Amino acid sequence: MEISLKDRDKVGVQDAVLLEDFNSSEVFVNNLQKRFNENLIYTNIGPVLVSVNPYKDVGIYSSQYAKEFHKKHFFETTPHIFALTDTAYRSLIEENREQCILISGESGAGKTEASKKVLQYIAEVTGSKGQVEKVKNKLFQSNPVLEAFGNAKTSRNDNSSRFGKYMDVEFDYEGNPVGGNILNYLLEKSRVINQFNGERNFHIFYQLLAGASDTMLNDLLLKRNLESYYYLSHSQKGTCNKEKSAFEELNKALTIIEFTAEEQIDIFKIIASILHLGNIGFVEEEGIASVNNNESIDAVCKLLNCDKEELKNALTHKTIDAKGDVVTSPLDRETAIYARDALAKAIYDKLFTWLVQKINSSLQANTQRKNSVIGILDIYGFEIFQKNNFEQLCINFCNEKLQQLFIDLTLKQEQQEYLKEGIEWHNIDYFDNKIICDLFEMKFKGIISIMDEECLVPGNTNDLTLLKKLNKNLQGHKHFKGFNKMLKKQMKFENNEFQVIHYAGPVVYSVKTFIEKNNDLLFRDLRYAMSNSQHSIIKNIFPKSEVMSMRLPETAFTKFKKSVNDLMKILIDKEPNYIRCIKPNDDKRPSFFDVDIVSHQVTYLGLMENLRVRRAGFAYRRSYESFLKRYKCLCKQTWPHWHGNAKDGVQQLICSLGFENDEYKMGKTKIFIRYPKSLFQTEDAFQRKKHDLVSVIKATWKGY
Ligand code: AD9
Ligand code: MG
Repeated sequence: MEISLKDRDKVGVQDAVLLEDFNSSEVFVNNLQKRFNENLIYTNIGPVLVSVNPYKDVGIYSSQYAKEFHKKHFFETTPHIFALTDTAYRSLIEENREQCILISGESGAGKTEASKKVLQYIAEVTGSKGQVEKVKNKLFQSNPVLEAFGNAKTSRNDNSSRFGKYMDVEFDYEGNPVGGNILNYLLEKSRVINQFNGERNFHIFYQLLAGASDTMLNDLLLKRNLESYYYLSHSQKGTCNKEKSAFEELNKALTIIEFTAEEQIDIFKIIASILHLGNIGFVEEEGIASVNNNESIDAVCKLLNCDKEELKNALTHKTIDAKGDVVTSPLDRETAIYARDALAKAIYDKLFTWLVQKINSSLQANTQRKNSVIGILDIYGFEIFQKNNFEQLCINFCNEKLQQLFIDLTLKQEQQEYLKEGIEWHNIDYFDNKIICDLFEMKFKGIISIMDEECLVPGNTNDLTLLKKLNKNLQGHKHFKGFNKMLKKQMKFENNEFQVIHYAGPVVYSVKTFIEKNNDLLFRDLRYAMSNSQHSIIKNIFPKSEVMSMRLPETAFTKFKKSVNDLMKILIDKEPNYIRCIKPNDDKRPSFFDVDIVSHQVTYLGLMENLRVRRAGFAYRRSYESFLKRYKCLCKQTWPHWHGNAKDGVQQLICSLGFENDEYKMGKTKIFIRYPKSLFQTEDAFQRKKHDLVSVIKATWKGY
C-alpha cells in the first residue's frame, strides 16, 4: 500500500480507514471526490471496495493491467475490482473457502459493469484450453442474452437491468471454470405493456424489429416500424444501427449457448406474438367485451400455435370454480384489456425464466465432482423515488435482508480475524436492522402476511382496506407509520400512503395497485388456452398440471420473499466480498462529482456504519512479513537484513519507532495498528528515508 506524503492531500487516502475523522461523512465523501478527480475511481473501506462510476473509459481494465494484480497481496496493490476478485479467487483456490461477491448500488451506479469485470478477471487468470475456454465463452455470452431480454433504457440508465441476478461460477480443483448457474429475481414485467416517458420496453423488441431479415419479419407477420405496435408506441425511439448489431450479437450468443435453430425461431415467435397481442382491441356492448381486430388475434394464434376461438373466448370471459360450481361470465372492455395485458406480462416473464433455465443447462459442469464456487450478485439497490410502489417495497425488503447479511458477515468476519490472531474482541455497537426485517416477515402481523391475507381471503378487499389493516396491526411499531387524520398537517404523506423507516431512511409507499400486483392474477381461461398451445416453449412454460391445480397460487411478495430467503441461505455459507457502487451524478456525465448525490448514496449504502465498525477496533493490519519488508529501513537492527523471524523484527522496529503500548497489538501473523496517525508517521518517515537513500545512490553513481 502506498500512501506517499505529498499524494495524500491531492489524491486522498486509498483506504478510508486511514481517515483521521472517520465519523464525518463529509470527510469521507471529500476523500472520494479527491480520488475521483484524479480518475481513481476505487477506494477501500478495509476489504470493502467502493467504486464511483466514471462514465468514461479510465483505461484500467486491459489484460496487461489485470496481470499486475495476479497473486499480489490485497495490501500491496491499489484498490481495484481486479484486486478484490484476485483475493476472492485465491481464497477459493488456496484455502478452499467458497466466495461470493456482492455488488450493490443504485440504478446506473455500475453494478452490471462491475460484474462483467469480475468475470473478465477470472477469465484472464485461468486456463484457456478446450473445455475451459468453452465454458468461459458461454459464461460471457450469457450476458448479451440476458441483457437483450432483461435490460431496457430507463431515465437513469440506458442499459438498466430490470431483474436481479445471482451467478455462480464453478471451479475445478485446478482453479479453472467448469460451469455456472444463474438465479434470476423479480423481472419488471410491467415494462412489457407500459413505459414511463422517455423510457423504453426491453431491448429485444427493438433488436428484433431492426435486426431481423425481411423474410424473418415476414414469417413473424411483423412490420419494421415501432409505431405499428401499441406496446412500443409510447416508448422512446431507438437507434437502428446499434439495435441491428446487437441483434447479430444476440444470435451468435444464443448459438454459443447451444440454443437450437428451432428454439431461436420459437423465441422470436413469442416476442412477435406479444407485439401482436398488444394490438388486440376490444369493443363493448351492454357491458360485454368482444375482440374487434381479427388480424392481430390471427397472428398471435398462428405464431403460438393455439386455437383462435379458445383464445378469443379466454380474452373475453372469466371462469370461476367455486367449490365445484363452474361459472363462466363475460368480461367488460376494461377487464378484457387487463386480461390481455396480464397475458402479455405472464408470457414474457415465463419466457425469461425459461431462457435462464436453458442457459443453466448449457452451463452445467459435466462432472459429478463437487466444484467450488464464486457467486456474483448483481441486484437492485435501495430505491427511494418520489413515488414508491409495490416494486420498491419488494426491492427495499430485499435490501434490508442484504443489510442483515452484511452486518452478520462483516461483524462475524471481523470477530473471527481477532480470534484467529489471538486478540481480545470487544463487542461493537451497531444498528441491527432485524427489527425491520421482522416488520416485513412476522407471521400474521408482518406486512407480507397482512398483504397475503387481504389478497387471498375472499371478500370485498381493495388497496384501501389493506392500508387500514396495515395501520391497525402495525400502529406503534417503531419502523412503521400509517396516515393519521389527527396529525394530517404534520404528515408528509397522503391518506393512501404509509411509511417504513428503513435502515437507510424513511420511505413513503403508495398502496395503489398493491392488491393487483400482489395477486398477480392471470385468469384461468388464459392459462388453459396457453397450456393447449402446440408451441414448444409455450406449452412448456404453461404446464397443464399447474392449470389443473386447485391450490391457491402464492402471491407475488410471498414468492419473492421465499426466493430472497433462499438466496440468503446460499450466501451465508460463503465468504463475502463487497463492492459498493456509487454514481457521481444523475446525468450520466463523465468527470462530474455531485457531492449531494454521492452523500445520499453513502448514507443508504451504510458506508459510514461500515467504516465505524471497521475503526471500532484497529484501523489497520498487515502481515509481519510485508510490514517488515516496507519499513525495515527505519531501524538499525532490521536494516538492511533481519535474520530472525518477521514478528520479532516488527517488534524491534516498533520499539525503535517509539509506538506506545496502546497504539498497536501483535497478533499471530499480523500487526494491528489502532490509529492511522501512527501509521502515517511511519509511512512519512519511510518516504523521507527512501528519498535520502535515493539521493545517496544518485550521488554515489555520479562519483563513478
Ligand atoms: V441498473 O441498476 O442495472 O439500472 P447498474 O447495473 O448499476 O444499473 P451499469 O453497470 O449498467 O449500472 O452502468 C451504467 C453505465 O455506466 C454503463 O453503461 C457505463 O456506460 C457506465 N459505467 C459503469 N461502470 C463503469 C466503469 N467502471 N467504467 C466506465 C462505467 N464506465
Ligand atoms: Mg445493471
